[in-house]
Amino acid sequence: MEERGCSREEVISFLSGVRAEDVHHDHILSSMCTIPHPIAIAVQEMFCATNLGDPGLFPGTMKIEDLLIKSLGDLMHLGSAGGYATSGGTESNLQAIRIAKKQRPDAKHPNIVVPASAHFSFDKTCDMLGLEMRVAPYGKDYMVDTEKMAELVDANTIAVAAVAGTTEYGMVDDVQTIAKIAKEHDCFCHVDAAFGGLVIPFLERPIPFDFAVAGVDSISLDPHKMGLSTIPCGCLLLREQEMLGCLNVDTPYLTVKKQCTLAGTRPGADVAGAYAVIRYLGREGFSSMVAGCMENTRRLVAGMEACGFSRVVDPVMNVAAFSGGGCVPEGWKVSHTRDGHLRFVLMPHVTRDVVERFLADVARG
Ligand code: 0PR
Repeated sequence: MEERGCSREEVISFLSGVRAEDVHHDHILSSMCTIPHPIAIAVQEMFCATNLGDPGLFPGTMKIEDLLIKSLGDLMHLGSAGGYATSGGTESNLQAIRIAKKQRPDAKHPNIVVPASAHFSFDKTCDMLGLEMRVAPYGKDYMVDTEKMAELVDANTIAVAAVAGTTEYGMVDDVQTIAKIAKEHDCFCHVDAAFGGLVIPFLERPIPFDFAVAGVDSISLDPHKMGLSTIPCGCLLLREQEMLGCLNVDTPYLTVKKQCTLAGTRPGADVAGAYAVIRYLGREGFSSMVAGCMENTRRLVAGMEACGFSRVVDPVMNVAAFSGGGCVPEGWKVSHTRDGHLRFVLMPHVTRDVVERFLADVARG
């Protein structure tokens, strides 16, 4: 730190120079985050000094968190769902599995069973909680093989997870069968819908994955992905609000006496932003946004196949993966799956115009 500060202009000019080194969103084809909705950006400033970690000081902001959870619970077909706003899918997955572990103090060598598609946040979770992670292999179309999954479950399994909107291929596991497996073994069922939670309900043909499926205990769902909120905003939703109580620790000097969240100090700004987007767009707005992303996904698939690439699966959501073909033109940010497939995420910032410019570059070779 320098002894004396400098002018506002100097600071801003330095920061904008550095910010210009970041990749511009119109060349990012690999991200599950996007440019926040203008209403979320406006609200971010309004709520920038709020801290949900001390809700007694910010009862208004806390009310907004409750409204966000209520809106998302409704969307997940359970208006009475509980939960709280997390920092994203990683925290939601970790907290869900913590809850599952607390339910099973009897398990001597506890394990969880996850699909091969599971996000690496489950590796972190198992490392932190001292759990064995059993990975069920893929079956058809990069969805988990539920028969093999059932074979991995035993008396020490504390939770079984499904992914609704896989990170690499955008596929949706057979949540109904997975929830049944969990129920048969009397263990917790968590659905990681960090990405898919704000896509699947708005597809032309929605796929069952939420609390409407009997046996689903918890859902991760991130407004900072397809919810157009500012980062970091995830949500952990629970069928039984009371289940959160098992994570409580005493917080003697705060305005509330107990806390179940992982973070202490928690931003309210992104939470208010997420709620603002939901109120502003409504189901109609989300449906038309998702329809646009799906149309662009179909256009990308057709264009790539015309250039010699082959789709790995028929996209269910706005994620597309390809094999074969040539190289990706310079300047575009794409990613690769663990199996080496070229992977695209067609977020709202990947407009039709961006897709056409990318395809023109691919065709030029
Ligand atoms: N669950 C699923 C299904 C996910 O796809 C992700 C993240 C998580 C959990 C973890 O969420 P947080 O990162 O919010 O904790 N999926 C993206 C991925 O790993 C995250 C991401 C987003 C990565 C934008 C890069 C990027 O540019 O691809």
